Amino acid sequence: ALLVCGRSRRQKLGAGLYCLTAEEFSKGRSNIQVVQEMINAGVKIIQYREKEKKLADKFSQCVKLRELTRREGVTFIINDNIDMAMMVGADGVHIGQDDLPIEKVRELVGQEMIIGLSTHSPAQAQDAVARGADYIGVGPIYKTFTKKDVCDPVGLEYLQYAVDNIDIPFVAIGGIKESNMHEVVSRGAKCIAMVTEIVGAENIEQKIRSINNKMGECITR
Ligand code: TZP
Ligand code: MG
Repeated sequence: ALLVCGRSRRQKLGAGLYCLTAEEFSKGRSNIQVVQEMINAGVKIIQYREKEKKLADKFSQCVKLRELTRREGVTFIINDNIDMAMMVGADGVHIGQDDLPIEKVRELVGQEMIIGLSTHSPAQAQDAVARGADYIGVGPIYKTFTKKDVCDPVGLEYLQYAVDNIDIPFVAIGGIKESNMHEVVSRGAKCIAMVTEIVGAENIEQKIRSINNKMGECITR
C-alpha cells in the first residue's frame, strides 16, 4: 500500500496566497467564475467556504470546482462539510474549534486527505499540532467583517508566536489586504489568506498578480 504520511499531506500547503470563496462578496460573479480567475492568476490552493448556501447548492458547485481544480493541479479544500469533501474527492477539509475532534475526522477521511484547523491562540495551535492537524489557520490577524461568528483580532502577536514556534504549515488570515500584507509577510508568514480583498476585487486576476509581486518583494526585503 502507498504510505501517506503527514509530511506528504503538508507539502500541499506551499508558500503564497491561499484563496477562499465567498459568493456574497463576489460582486455578482459565481464561485465557478471566481475560482477560474484565481486559477488563471496562478493560485495553487483554494478553499470552498460558503456559510449561507443550501447544502445541495454547495454540492453541485463543489463537483464542478473539483473537476476544474483537478484539471489545473490546484489543491482544493472544503470548509465544514466533511461528508461533501469525501464525496467530491477534495484534497482536504478545513474545520474550526467547535467542530468534531480532529482525531475522529482523521478516522473518517483516511490518510490522504489534508486536515486544516482554525486556531486563535498559542494554546490552540499547540493542541492542533499535537492532535495531528496538517496545517493551521492563524487569525484573525486584523478586524474582519467576513466571518460572522466573529472572533476578535488576535493581532500580530499570535502570528509572531506561530512564526517562532509552529513547525507545521500555517496560513495567516483575517483582514489581510494588499495594503497591509507587508506587515504579515515581513514577520515571516509564508502563506497568507485573503477573502474579500480577492473575491471583491474589480479585476481578480490583476489583484492576485499584484499581491504575488508584493509577496516576492516582502520576502526578499
Ligand atoms: N477565518 C478567520 S478570519 C476569516 C476566516 C475565514 C475571514 C477573513 O476574511 P477577510 O475578508 O480576508 O478579512
Ligand atoms: Mg467551520
